[in-house]
Amino acid sequence: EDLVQQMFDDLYDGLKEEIEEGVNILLERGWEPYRVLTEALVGGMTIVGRDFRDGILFVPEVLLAANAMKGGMAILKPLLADTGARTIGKMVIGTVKGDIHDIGKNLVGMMMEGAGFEIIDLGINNPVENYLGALKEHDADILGMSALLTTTMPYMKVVIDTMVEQGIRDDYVVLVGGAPLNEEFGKAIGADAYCRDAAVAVETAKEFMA
Ligand code: B1M
Repeated sequence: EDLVQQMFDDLYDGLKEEIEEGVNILLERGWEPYRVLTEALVGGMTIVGRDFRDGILFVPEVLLAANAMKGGMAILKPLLADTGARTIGKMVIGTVKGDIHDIGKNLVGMMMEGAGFEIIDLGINNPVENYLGALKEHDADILGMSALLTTTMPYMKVVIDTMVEQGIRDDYVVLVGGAPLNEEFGKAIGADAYCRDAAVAVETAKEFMA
């Protein structure tokens, strides 16, 4: 679709209003919110990520792209969340200490809410105390951790090890995700599951709550 191609360009250029307009047009054309999210927004961010990696784009440009993406996500959020599903579980989610990437985490939170989970979003840069405090305070079922950097993903193990030390590891389902992770890493650090994307996170969480 031409519009999606245009949105890839607009996201690349960090044009928030244009992205918001594009999202609205796709919705008017009858696209499912989830399709708009994955094909137009996540698809566009993949291109940004590639050129960021290759040194063609730099942090300021990527920040603008992220800001534009968030504008589009804000429109989709109520649509994804509006399923009227009853609460099937409570999840604390946050990006780990040292890491400020939050788009993927936000997306997981949105999709989980849409599926009927209650989400306690701790934001970015979370030390272990934040996670453990929130799990207890909210009597949560699931801990979700996100990391986008190879340098911050080991911190997930610090959190899980601390839970083991305190004897509370088995009180919660621990799900982890983020671009540099994989199944093997999830197993190695003692998580219950690695979730490749938001849809998998929802499915996995549902299975554990069943
Ligand atoms: Co950053 N960055 N970044 N960045 N950035 C990456 C991650 C990188 C891969 C880019 C690259 O070089 N190719 C690279 C990491 C390399 C590495 O570690 N090996 C990188 C780097 C190096 C950095 C800086 C160090 C750059 C610098 O300063 N020199 C710096 C680090 C800052 C810090 O955190 N301390 C930095 C900064 C930034 C910005 C601030 C500019 C911006 C973030 C804005 C924001 O989030 N508000 C940014 C962005 C946008 C990216 C890329 C381009 C896109 C990330 C993204 O939002 N993807 C990224 C490139 C890439 O990932 N290929 C990159 C879209 C999102 C929907 O996908 O987050 O993977 P993702 O989430 C998915 C799944 O992973 C999964 O579900 C989500 C939805 O499907 N998932 C979970 C994620 N979390 C989950 C949790 C769960 C379950 C599933 O819990 C249950």
